[in-house]
Amino acid sequence: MPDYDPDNIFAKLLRGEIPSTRVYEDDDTLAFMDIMPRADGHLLVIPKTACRNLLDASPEQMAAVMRTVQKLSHAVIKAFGADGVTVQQFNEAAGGQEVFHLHMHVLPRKEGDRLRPPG
Ligand code: DGP
Repeated sequence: MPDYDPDNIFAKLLRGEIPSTRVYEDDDTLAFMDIMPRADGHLLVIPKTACRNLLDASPEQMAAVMRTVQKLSHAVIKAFGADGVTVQQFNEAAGGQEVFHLHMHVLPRKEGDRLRPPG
């Protein structure tokens, strides 16, 4: 597996070098709005420390990210009146990953809706 690239988009976003709409932050994780939302309220949750993807993550990084995913899943259900939440995560190009800093998609869902296509 290739090394972590400290100049990937989400590393730059963490350092404040590119803008983002931040919605939650704690010592270990950051959540912000996805720039190409596939559902209203589509969020991304990332660890603040370097990590390429799930295959590269420590148990501590996974635990921190999943704690935030769970917290924000409850929050988006309240905020968007969602009926459920889809959580997605991609690993390496073959697995559909485009940005190589670990991230989880949190997608609020309404009964009978469809996710919009990427892009
Ligand atoms: P993937 O690695 O396949 O999970 O896709 C990356 C996701 O990141 C995709 O939903 C679009 C989003 N994204 C890409 N660039 C940016 C950016 O600069 N800012 C934000 N907020 N989201 C981005």
